[in-house]
Amino acid sequence: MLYIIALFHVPIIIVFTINYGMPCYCNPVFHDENQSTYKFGSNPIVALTKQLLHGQVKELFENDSRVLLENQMITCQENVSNQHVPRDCMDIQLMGHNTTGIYKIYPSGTMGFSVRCDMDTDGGGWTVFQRRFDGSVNFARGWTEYQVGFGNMDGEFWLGNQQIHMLTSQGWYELRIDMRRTNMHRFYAKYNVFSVASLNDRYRLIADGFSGSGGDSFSGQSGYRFSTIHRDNDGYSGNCALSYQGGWWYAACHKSNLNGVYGSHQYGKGLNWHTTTGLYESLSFTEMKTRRWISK
Ligand SMILES: [Ca+2]
Repeated sequence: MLYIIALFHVPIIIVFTINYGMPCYCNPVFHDENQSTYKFGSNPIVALTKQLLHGQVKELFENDSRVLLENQMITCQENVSNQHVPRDCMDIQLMGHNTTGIYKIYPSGTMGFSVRCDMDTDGGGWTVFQRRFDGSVNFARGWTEYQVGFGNMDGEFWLGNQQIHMLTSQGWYELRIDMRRTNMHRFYAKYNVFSVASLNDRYRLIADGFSGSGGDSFSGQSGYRFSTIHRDNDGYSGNCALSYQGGWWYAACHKSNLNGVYGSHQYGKGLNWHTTTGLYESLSFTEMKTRRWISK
């Protein structure tokens, strides 16, 4: 491909070839505030001023971003639009970090916050927002705690409704829920559309496009607002969150209750996933995570 770019009235000619069969990436290396070097493979192609970077180069790479993403490499578009900070765990992975753990991300409109990134499951790049495995953290909490999050990212936690909202407002996000009845019986549910609305809409859920191994017990909660034990936004005359002791997108009331009471065998109170556990069994492990959607 041949591109001719006029900069400060001096034409610069950039010539490079994208071979779709080979690993292909652009690697921004910042030498100073005003200049970057982009590379294709190991060959620097041109030194670019920031003015150029924010203009033409973004356009140049826009059409190729999907190909580059599939090679799990940093794209110029990602960096330009992102001002060189990761907006989620997908960006962390694209920056070359492949270890599951805690990282800081900077979703648009935030000053940044720490998250747990799952880099092992289903290609990695997942931002984890809920995790339960030993019952050490109480999930029967009030509205404000669910809003800002609680627990410990090395242990059990809820990231926070506001954080999940800020994350999923940045683009098209998918949801994955990994669950275990026992270590031997593991299953998952995946939804290729996932978002959580703003506070004004009381963190309303959208979840659609199910695939997975344990049945769909979540899309029925889609369209409902978030409720907590003292904040009834559900679709029932009574208070579902109080009855089932969780913060959740209750309808009237639920087919899943992953923020319920760990280990409870009382009707509807445990960590139920109706299509697999029914409403009297509580899962031993749950992990909810979201990832910016990539076309397959
Ligand atoms: Ca109600």
